[in-house]
Amino acid sequence: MTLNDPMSPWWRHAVCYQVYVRSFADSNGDGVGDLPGITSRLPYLRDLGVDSLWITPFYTSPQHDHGYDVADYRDVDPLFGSLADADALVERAHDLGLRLIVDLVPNHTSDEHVWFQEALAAGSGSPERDRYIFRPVDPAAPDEPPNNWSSVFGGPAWSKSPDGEWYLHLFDRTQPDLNWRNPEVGDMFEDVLRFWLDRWADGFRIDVAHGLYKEAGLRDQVVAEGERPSSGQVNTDHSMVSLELADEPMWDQPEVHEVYRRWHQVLQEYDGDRMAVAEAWTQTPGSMAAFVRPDELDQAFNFSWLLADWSAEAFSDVVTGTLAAVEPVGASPTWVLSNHDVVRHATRYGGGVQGLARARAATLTMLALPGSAYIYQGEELGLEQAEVEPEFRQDPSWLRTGEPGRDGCRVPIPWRGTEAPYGFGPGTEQPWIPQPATWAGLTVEDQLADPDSTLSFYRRALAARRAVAAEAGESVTMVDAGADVLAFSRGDLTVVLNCGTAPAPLPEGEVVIASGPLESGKLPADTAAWLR
Ligand code: TEU
Repeated sequence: MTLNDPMSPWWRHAVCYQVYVRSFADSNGDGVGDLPGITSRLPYLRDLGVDSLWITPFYTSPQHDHGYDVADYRDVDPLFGSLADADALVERAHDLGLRLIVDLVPNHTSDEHVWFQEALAAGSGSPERDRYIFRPVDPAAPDEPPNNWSSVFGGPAWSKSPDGEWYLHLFDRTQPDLNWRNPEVGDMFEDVLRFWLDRWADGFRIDVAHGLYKEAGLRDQVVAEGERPSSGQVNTDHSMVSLELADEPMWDQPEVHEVYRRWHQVLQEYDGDRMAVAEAWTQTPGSMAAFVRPDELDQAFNFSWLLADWSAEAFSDVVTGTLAAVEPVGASPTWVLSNHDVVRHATRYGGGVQGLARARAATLTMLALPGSAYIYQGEELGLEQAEVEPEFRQDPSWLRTGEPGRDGCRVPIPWRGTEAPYGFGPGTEQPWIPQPATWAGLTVEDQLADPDSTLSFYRRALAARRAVAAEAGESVTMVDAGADVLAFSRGDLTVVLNCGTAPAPLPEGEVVIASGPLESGKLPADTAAWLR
């Protein structure tokens, strides 16, 4: 693989592996994953067959939201290592032909960031406070926040500073939202982008990309009678809410696109096809496509499949809707089934044997589609959402609402052995969240030895994607294979996914790969196959 191909930027068809840094591999025995741990496992990712890694935030942070509360955007938290460790990681990754995507968090800082500390010290009406969204208390209603917005993590989106002014936080109270209407904020983030681009970043994942600007005036959210204000598309109990159109003065304001036009220019100045992918929970495919116009970001996560029910019709709508949305702006589509914020897809699809069969089938289907795919650490092992005992839960949404939260998809990876901590790191006794006893047999070591394991399946599927799907062009044609079967062709490849309950006939052709065993030449329920 070359690191520079001007005709076809690498990210347009890459498979990117998401590393949740705390939970991937521990190098120093403190129970928390770290950068040297990732470096030691890079050959595993090369052999898996991915093209790039996105590593969740490793900046200096008090870790109230596990790094999404950044205190210093230009340094590495000692919990995860040092800048030199980050440099060493990237050098090794590049040697192995893997690119590296940095997670940028521009919507908010940590309350321990020097700017927020200065804002608190400087007091009401100061230029330092204007970098955030402070509002005075109404003496007639001192306990009434400035508007009815709620935090994505539950509870009000406003807290009081020690001197009694309100400040806005769409996430935890330790994550004050920045005021992007203040030009200092944009200048600071341009410097941060350049800091990592100058060092080595191949790309950025933009956290809460749809959030930076709030509707000027900060009006109340209009809420239907009997409903409560909400800022999230994923419920705090981590079930999905549908992407029905809601009034969202806190998200997706037109001004945000100016930021991405500026960042586009910055990325253009660097060689090597540097890229940016937006995490934007937009309400329609069209509003997602706005983030990937030719002069803005390169990609946006497409959460529509992740939100869809298990049904051929729903999946078909996702495929056609996604392709139709990105086509007019010339962007490449993206596909994702799991990440560190949502219930793992094997569990969403019902768990157990059936959940795993469906998860493998959905993954195989996703990997056949044009564009790029994002996979989340542990899904290649078929891991399910883990039950985490309350005393180990750390997600701020759990602390704010008492709902289980996201810890169950963030449990450390089982590498080898028959009991916890499953080789999480040399000397690790107790990972930061305990791993379930049911993970014995699911370790990387065990699964590498078993050709039928989910890991062996992922390796075959990624190899097939390189060998077959990459050649198949970008055009997709939906094929009618009955109400329960999603079917499409891409070049000479035909892809079928059986969402029904009875085996379905397979189309003509030689089977390239299937997500599970076939049944007398038929495609069983909850199974997908590629044919040529
Ligand atoms: O998540 C952003 C996001 O928009 C959330 O609504 C997401 O749906 C939620 O976390 C699910 O409950 C990003 C990160 O991916 C997440 O881990 C961070 O906690 C959050 O931003 C704040 O930085």
